[in-house]
Amino acid sequence: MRIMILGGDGYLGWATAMHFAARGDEVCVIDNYLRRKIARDTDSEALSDNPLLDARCALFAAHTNRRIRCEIFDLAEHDRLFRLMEEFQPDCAVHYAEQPSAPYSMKSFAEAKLTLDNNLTATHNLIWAVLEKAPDCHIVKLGTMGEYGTPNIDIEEGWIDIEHKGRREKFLYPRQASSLYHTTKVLDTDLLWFYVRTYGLRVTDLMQGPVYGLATAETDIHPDLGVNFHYDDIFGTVVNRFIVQAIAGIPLTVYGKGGQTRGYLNLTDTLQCIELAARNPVKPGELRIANQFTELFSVNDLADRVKRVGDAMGLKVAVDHIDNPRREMEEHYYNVVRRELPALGLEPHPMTDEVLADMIQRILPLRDRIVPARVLPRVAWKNRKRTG
Ligand code: USQ
Repeated sequence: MRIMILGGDGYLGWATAMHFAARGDEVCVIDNYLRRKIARDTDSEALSDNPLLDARCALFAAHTNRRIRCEIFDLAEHDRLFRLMEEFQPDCAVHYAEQPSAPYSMKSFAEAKLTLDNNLTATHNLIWAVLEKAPDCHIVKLGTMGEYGTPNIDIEEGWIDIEHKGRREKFLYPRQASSLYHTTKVLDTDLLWFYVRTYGLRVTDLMQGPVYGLATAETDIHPDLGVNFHYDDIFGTVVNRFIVQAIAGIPLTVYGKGGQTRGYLNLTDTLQCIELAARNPVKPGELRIANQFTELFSVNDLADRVKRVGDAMGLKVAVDHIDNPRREMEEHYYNVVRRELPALGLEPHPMTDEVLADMIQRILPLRDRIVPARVLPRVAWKNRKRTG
C-alpha cells in the first residue's frame, strides 16, 4: 500500500509511519513541526529529545532497510500538498495533522485561532488534494470520542436513526464537545461528510479516546526511534501523565471528583485500528465512523490502578483531587457502542498491571528529565465568565 501520513512527527504519526514501513508499505510522512513549536512556546517539551523527522527516517532506514519519505511543510501550502498528492498517488492518507491539545486550544484568542485555522485548513486542503489529484485515495481521519461529549443517552457509532413526527432519517450523531480542539474535530467530521455525500470521497473517521503507552514493535529498534512522550498538562494524556507523576513523587492530579469516564486504548491498539481501517477501505461516497477505544475507565479508576502498580514497585504513590481546570461533567452516564473495529478484527490489549509496570520501567531511567513545573494544569477553562 502507498500510504501518506499527515502529522508524521507526532506521538501517533511517527509510530504509525514505522508500523507501516516495517510491514513493507510505501510510506510518505508530512509535518510542519507545529507540535514542537507549541511545546517550546509553552514549556511542554516531551520527556526525551526526539530527533527531527528526517533524522528519524534516516535512522529507521539505517536499521531496517525500509525507507520512509519525509516532507516538511505546512498543509496550509495547498499547492505543495496537491503536487505531492499527484506524484505519490497514495492508496490511503492518514490525517493526524492537527493541533491536538484541548488545554492549548482554550488558552486565549491566539491559541484558539491557531487551532481553528490549522485544523480546519489542513482537513480542507487534504480533501481538495484528494478530490483533485488522487480521487481514489481513502482518507483515514483521526477524530475523537470527545466529539460526542457526555450525553445522557447511549453514544452510537457516528450515526443515529431519528424518528420525528412519524418519519425516519439517519443523521450524524449529535455532537457537543467540551473544548475548542474537540470542536474542530466536530467541524472536520461535518466537512468530510459534506464532501463524501457531495463528491463521493472515501473516508473513515475514527473517534478515538485518550491513548497511553510508549512501546510499539518498532520503538525498541533504536533509542532515538521512540515516540514523543508527553507528561505536561498541554500534550500529555492522563495515563501517561499519571505514570510520570507516580515516578516523580507528585500526587496524581485527578481533576475534580474523578468520575469522568472515557474510552482508552494502548498505543499498539491505535496502530492496529489504523491498519484495519487502512487495509479495509470504504467505497466511494461512504463515510464510515468507528469508535476507537478498547476499555472504559473513570479518572479515579486510572489513579487507583497506577497507585496500586506504583506502590507495588516501591514508588509510594499519592492521589490528589485538584480543582478541575476544565468545564466537563465529573459524574455522568457513559455507554458507548463499539462494533466497527472489532468487526474488522481488532484484538485489544487491555490495560493490565503488567502493561502499567512496563511503562513505569521504561520511564524510570528518564526520571531526572521530568520537570515538575510542567505537571500541574496551567490552563483553566473557568477563568472566563460564563454568560449563558
Ligand atoms: N484528567 C485528569 N487529570 C489529568 C489529566 C486529565 O483528571 O491530569 C482528566 C480530564 O479532565 C479528562 C480525562 O482525564 O476528563 C481525559 O483527559 P486527557 O487529557 O487524557 O484527554 P483529552 O484532553 O480529552 O484529549 C486526549 C487527546 C486528544 C483526544 C482525546 C480523546 O489529547 O487528542 O482527542 O484524548 S477524548 O478524551 O475521548 O476526547
